[in-house]
Parts: sequence; C-alpha cells; structure tokens
Amino acid sequence: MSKINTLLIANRGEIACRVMRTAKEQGIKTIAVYSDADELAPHVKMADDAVRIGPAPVNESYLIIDNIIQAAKDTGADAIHPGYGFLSENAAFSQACADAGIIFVGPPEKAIDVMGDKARSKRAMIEAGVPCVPGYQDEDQSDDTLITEAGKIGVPLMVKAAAGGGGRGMRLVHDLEEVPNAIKLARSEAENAFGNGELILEKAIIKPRHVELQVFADSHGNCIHLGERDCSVQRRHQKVIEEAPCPVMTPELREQMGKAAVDAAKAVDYVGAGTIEFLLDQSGEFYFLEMNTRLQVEHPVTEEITGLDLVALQLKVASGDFLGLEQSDVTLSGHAMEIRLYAEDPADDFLPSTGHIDLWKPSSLSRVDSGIETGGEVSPFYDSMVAKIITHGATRDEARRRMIKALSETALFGPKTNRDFLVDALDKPDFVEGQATTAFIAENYGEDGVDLGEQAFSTYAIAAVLQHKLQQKSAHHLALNVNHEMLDWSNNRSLETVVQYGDDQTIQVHVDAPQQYTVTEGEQRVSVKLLSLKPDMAKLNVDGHNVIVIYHAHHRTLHLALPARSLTVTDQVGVSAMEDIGGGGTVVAPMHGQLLEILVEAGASVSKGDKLAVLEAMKMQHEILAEIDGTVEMIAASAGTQIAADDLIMEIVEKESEEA
Ligand code: MV4
Repeated sequence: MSKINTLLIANRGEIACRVMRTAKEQGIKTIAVYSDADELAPHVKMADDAVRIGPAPVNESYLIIDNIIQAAKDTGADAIHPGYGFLSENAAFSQACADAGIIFVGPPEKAIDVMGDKARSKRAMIEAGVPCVPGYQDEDQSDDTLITEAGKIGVPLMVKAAAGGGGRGMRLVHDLEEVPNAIKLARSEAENAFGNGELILEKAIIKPRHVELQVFADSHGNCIHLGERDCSVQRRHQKVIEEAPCPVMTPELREQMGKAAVDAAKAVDYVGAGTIEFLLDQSGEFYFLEMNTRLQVEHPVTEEITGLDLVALQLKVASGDFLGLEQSDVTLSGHAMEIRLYAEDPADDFLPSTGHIDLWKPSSLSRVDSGIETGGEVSPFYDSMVAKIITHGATRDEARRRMIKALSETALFGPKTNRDFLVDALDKPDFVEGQATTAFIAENYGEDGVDLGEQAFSTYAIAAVLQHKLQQKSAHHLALNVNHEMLDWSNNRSLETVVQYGDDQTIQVHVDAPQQYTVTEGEQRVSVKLLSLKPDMAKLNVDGHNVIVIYHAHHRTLHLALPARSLTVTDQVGVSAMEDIGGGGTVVAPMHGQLLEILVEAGASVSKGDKLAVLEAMKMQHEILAEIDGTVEMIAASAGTQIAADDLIMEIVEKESEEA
C-alpha cells in the first residue's frame, strides 16, 4: 500500500508535468504550486489543485521553503516532489519536509549535503574506492599549500570552487606561473558566488566525454545502476543533446563504471534516483566528478532503453517500499536520444528569447515532454528550456534519424528557438559517428553565436505564396463561402501579388493557374504549387520537389517551419490591405487570460476607440478597443471564461464608406 495519496510538485514547466503524469497514472492526487507568472501555465491546469506561492521571481516563489511547506499542509499533501533545479538539491528543504512530517521524494539530507561540496564528496569517494581525478581536496587552503599541490599535479590544471557545480567557479590553468593568480581569482569568485571560497585542484582532462551513471537505491540498502547517459554535447555547461547508451561504451567499462557508481551512492547511504557524473578520457579512463542528488532533465533516455518509469520508482522508494529490482533485472535495449528545445536565439549568442507562444506544435511521432502550450508565454523569469524530444531506435543511427524527423515536424512560433541549430548539430560528422566530446560545439560552431547561413530564396517564395493565399482567404472568409481553389480566379483582382520583406526584398507572386505560382525576386525565380492547405500545415511543390511546412499567420507576420529551417517574415506591403480585410474588424484576444467583461452587444454600432471588452492576464486588466467604426455582427466569446491568445471575441462589420 502506497503511503502517498497526495503529491505536491514543487516545480513548474515540463518536469512538473512529467511528474504529474506518473502520479496520475498511479491514482495519486496532484497539487501544483505557481507564481503569478504561471497562473495559467500548463502544469497548473494539469494538477488536481494548485496553490499560489508568490510573485514571478524564483526567490520570491519557487525557492521559498516555507511557502511550499505551507501549501503542502493546506492541501493535505503527504509528499513533495521537487523536480530538478529550484529546491531539489537543498538539504534544508529536505529537512523542512521531514520536520513537517511530509515525505521528500529525494535522498536524505546527509547525501545532499556531502554531495553538494566537491571537496567533501571527493574525499568520501576516494575513501569508497571510486576513481577520482588526481588532485588536491583537503581542508588546508593556505596559498603555500595550494601552490605546492598545484606543482605536484602539474598543468593543465583545473581550479574549482568546492561549493560550485555544473561548471560554475571553474578555471583552467595552462602554466604553473598562473597558479597564484588563478587561486586568488577563483577564491574571490567563489566567495562572491557561493559565500565559500574553498577550492580544490585537479589535473585537467582534455576533451573528455561527460558520461553519467543513473543509480537507484531504496531505504533497505538495495542499490543498482540503470546504465549510463552520454551528455557530452553541451554549450557553456548547458546540455543540448543527451543519449543512452554512450556510443563508446563496452560491457566491461559499463560494469566498472556501474560498480563505481553504486559504490559512490552506497558511501553516502543514498536513497532514490541519483546520477554519478564521470569524465571519460580518450584512453578509456574514467573519473568521478560530482553526484546529482535529483531526478535529471535527461532521465527519459534511461527510461527509453530500460523500459522503466523513473518517477514511479522514485515514488516507490520514497514510500519506503523495496526497489523490487536487482541489477540482473535491468536490461538495456536499443538507443535513445534526447534534445532540449530552448527558447533562445542561436544567431544572437544564444540569448534567451521570451514572449507569446503563437503556435506550439510538437511532433506526434515521438515522446515530447513539454510545459508550454499555444497561446501561453515563455516567461523571462525561468529557465529557457521549454521542451524535450525523446526518440528511441534499435540502433543509434535510427534514434538519430528519428530525432531529425521529429524536429522537422516540430514548431514553436513566437520566441526564437534552437530547433534549426539542433537539426544541424545532429547531422555533423563528429556527432553522426558518435565521436562528439565536450568540445563538440566549440569545435564545430565556435564559442559565440551560430550562423546557419542564408535562407534559400525558395523558402521566401513559400512564405510569399502562403501570405498571398491567406490574404485571399481572409478577404473572402466572412462574405462568401467560396471554394478556396476558386480564389485565384477572380475577375476584379490582380493576378499578381507583391510582398515585401524587410526594406529591400520585394517578391512577386504571379498566379499561373489555380494553386500554381511563379515567384520572382530580381533574377531569382521559383515555381510553387500549393498541394494542400490546413490551418497550420501546408504541402507545396517547389521546383518539382514536395515540401511540408508548418505555419502560423498573425496579421502580416508569417512563421514558417521547413524541415530544417525556420523563418519569420512580415509583409510590409500587405499592411494596409490586411487591415482592411478584417484585421480591424476581427477582434481577438491579444493574450491568454480571463475575459472579465464584454461591453457591447450584437448589433451595436461602435466607433474606433470604443471599449469592447476587458481581459485579465498576468494580474493586469487589458481593455480591448475597437479598431474600426462599424456594427458588431456577432459575439463569439462569453464573459467570465478563459480565453487563449488569438481566440475570436467578436466580429465587427465595417461601416459602408461613401465610395463603396
Ligand atoms: C573538468 C574538466 C576537465 N578536467 N575537470 C565542467 C562542469 C563540471 N561538472 C565539471 N566540468 C569539467 N571538469 C577536470 N579535472 C572538464 C570539465 C568540462 C566539462 C565537463 C562535462 C561536460 C562538459 C564540460 C565542458 C567543459 C569542461
């Protein structure tokens, strides 16, 4: 019998949704917590109940231990799952749960504490016989001692903050003469960042792979590993692609690393899901780096190759049950890959990109763990990772090809994303051959910004054809029910449309026959046939080749996702035309929110600037005003309901003008 009837998830986004999925499958009641920025977020909608824990900034909401414990008490939660990040590796939080009589779905306080310090964890690992990078990790922090020890280790040398982690507070030293200065700088950085200036020294391993072992332990002394993950493809210590198994793993090496990982977990009386991070060098030697005492972002690749549900196992051992698995029960089958979709701009040094989500269309063929939805927001307050795609195949190349295919049919429109960069990286020879090390991104793309090259003219041509078509459709939409194939045969319409992107790109769309166009810009010329047009997908033939695109149009802006490239264009010419067509008369919600009031009735006549409705979103009231003079023809939404961005609120028919 499970001791967990109600589970509070002290997190947001994809991981909160992921944890809730398993909890629901097990009939456990789920409680979400949310900040003001997340009132309408998917994780809140998915939960059985939800509790507000503060304003948008994390240190006023998701990091406030007292608020979360109070939310658990108020909702009768008997357990808390911390997800990753936030309070997941906070020993005080684990202790606060224990003090309140609430099960913390994670390890005991002591394991979090020891593993949170590089010096203490390394000493514990050396004692347990786990291979560590040769170095110095003792308590004497005098300059003399550190400099002497650095001399013994030699260069290249890593100076690391004991309290750091995930690459923070780390310096590489190439010359022993730099050591005194490196120590001084690293110590002061560490004091500032972590309030603890303690340092460790290590021989630097050049171009290692990041290979981590998943371990699982119950409270009865059982501990096993679930194989490894290779997370070498990282950018500034942010993982980008993860996979399991590691491409260069052998059964013998797995057995050695697995034993080291289990020894590491046992040395700190570990309980629950944990990850032991190792560096694997070019010669096949491996070294303990650190232990992550939480469920990790990349846990799905382990789930795919083991067939296990790691969240289910976490809940099981947190309830005090036996793991119920022995090492020999764990079999690894096939190969799995995961990509992290970030809302960021690879062309602009990967700067986070935020804002309204015009369309989120995940692939239907693969596992997608996401915490976003169309009409929602990517908030600047939180991590920019918005979704993960996970594929599995009999072989590594099958999983890799499925990932490229899954990405080709995935679109996130609104914020910029790393989608196209991922497709490019998945096809780089080093990655294809399984040779990527931690230097992969720097070697293949340089350290700042990624330029995937100019878009082909044919991509702009597709955009121009779609904009031409969509303008026609919306022009006729309200008045007549014309078969859209007939729209290109209109007597009083020009058979040529001009769209202008930016200041200098003027593209002509000439209608040759229904659904058939010649698109030109200067010397460039492309033939385009529109084969089918669905609300967010179109199939076209471009110069004899079929292509499927995902699109979303909003006023004059068109977002387009081709299999490997995305494009957003705004037509400068269509500005006035589009506004005539219904941009002004079609009143839609500007963002996701609660429609508080509708201030006009059908049949009413309104003037430009009149107040039509009031929408509440992100704790603010937004007045929706008439953009044109006219008559309210119909009202589509009702007051008091939730409404998504772009949902129709009402239609206004423009007042007949004098010359019409
Ligand atoms: C190292 C190393 C080379 N030698 N330690 C970076 C994150 C933190 N977990 C440890 N890191 C490293 N420690 C020694 N002695 C190279 C890295 C490193 C790295 C490790 C894993 C994945 C990506 C990385 C990228 C750069 C550096």
